[in-house]
Amino acid sequence: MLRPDFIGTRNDVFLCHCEPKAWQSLTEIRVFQTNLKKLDFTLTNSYILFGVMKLEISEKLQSRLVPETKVVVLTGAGISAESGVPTFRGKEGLWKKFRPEELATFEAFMANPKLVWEWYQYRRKLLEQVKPNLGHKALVDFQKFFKGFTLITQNVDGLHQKAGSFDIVELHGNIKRNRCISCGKIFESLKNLKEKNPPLCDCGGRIRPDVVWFGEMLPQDALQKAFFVSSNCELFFSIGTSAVVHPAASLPIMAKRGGAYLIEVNIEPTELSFITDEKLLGKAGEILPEIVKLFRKNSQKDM
Ligand code: BJW
Ligand code: ZN
Repeated sequence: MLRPDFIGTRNDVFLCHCEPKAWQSLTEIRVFQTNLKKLDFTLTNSYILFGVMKLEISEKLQSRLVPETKVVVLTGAGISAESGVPTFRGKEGLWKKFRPEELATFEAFMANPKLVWEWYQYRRKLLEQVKPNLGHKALVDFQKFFKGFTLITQNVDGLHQKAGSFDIVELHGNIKRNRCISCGKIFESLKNLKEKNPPLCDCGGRIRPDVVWFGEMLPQDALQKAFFVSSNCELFFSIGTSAVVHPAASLPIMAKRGGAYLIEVNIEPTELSFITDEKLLGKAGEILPEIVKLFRKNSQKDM
């Protein structure tokens, strides 16, 4: 594998591990070009790297930070991580040793409704206690600044709405809502969060969370809009997503094919990293406010 394997970041310092051949690709990652040091090359025939991160935003990106640029943002679980919402994948991303692929399917729900319902009830309870973070808030400023702006999210947590974003394209539904599997009736919120088993609808059908599971179609209006804006934008930000779940993961690729400048904001490289024009490595809650500062500064210069 040619790509560096990140051990972690803390404050402004990062640690990563890579094979000598991957050394080259490290220089592509703009944020940590400063103070990069090789610490160890003895035990594993690979480098342990240590560096101090310094956010560098290129001229190319800066020149696009003007209100006329058509901007699309795609967010994933990583943007809510700093609010205390667990992500799906990665070290912290497991729930009771189950992978999302094992719980987030209709078959899993039918085979073990109590377990799947319990997972959603647990997450709903958690969401009652968390607040939007600086990353969510920065995207509210993006929406105010750019005249043509669309926020697409894979998240079901409603934190973008809580922060003040609007007209959000929700690709995977919303965890607050429920739906009857038989008659399709929507339940905007169910009162009893303590319920351990999925309740039944008046028609006798089982009630499930109104989210999109593996193997299920995404809401067609949301998906069509996401396809359209992604293919027609000039600047696309992929933020806090591992970019492995389709069709959401194909949106940045579509944007790039359509000629957009593609930026990734993530604490580590992803499947998408090799086609992005710029990788901003770090926490969304730290990087996005810096971008807001930049476009505010630029617009003051023009006045
Ligand atoms: C930070 C950070 C910080 C941490 N700052 N960053 C084409 C190719 C291959 C497969 C398929 C394909 N098309 C369809 C498929 C199958 C499948 C799929 O993609 N499988 C892959 C796993 C291989 N897709 C589907 O089934 C979809 N349906 C579909 O395509 O229908 C058409 C169809 C139907 C039938 C037959 C054929 C076609 C549906 C996908 C539904 C996904 N559902 C879930 C659950 C939603 C409900 C719930 O929340 O419970 O959606 S799964 C889960 O993954 C959830 C997420 O939205 C989604 C994406 O995860 P995300 O957001 O990227 O999170 P993580 O955890 O993976 O990553 C977090 C990232 O944040 C990491 O990179 C961190 O580094 C980073 N991070 N802290 C910035 N502070
Ligand atoms: Zn029903």
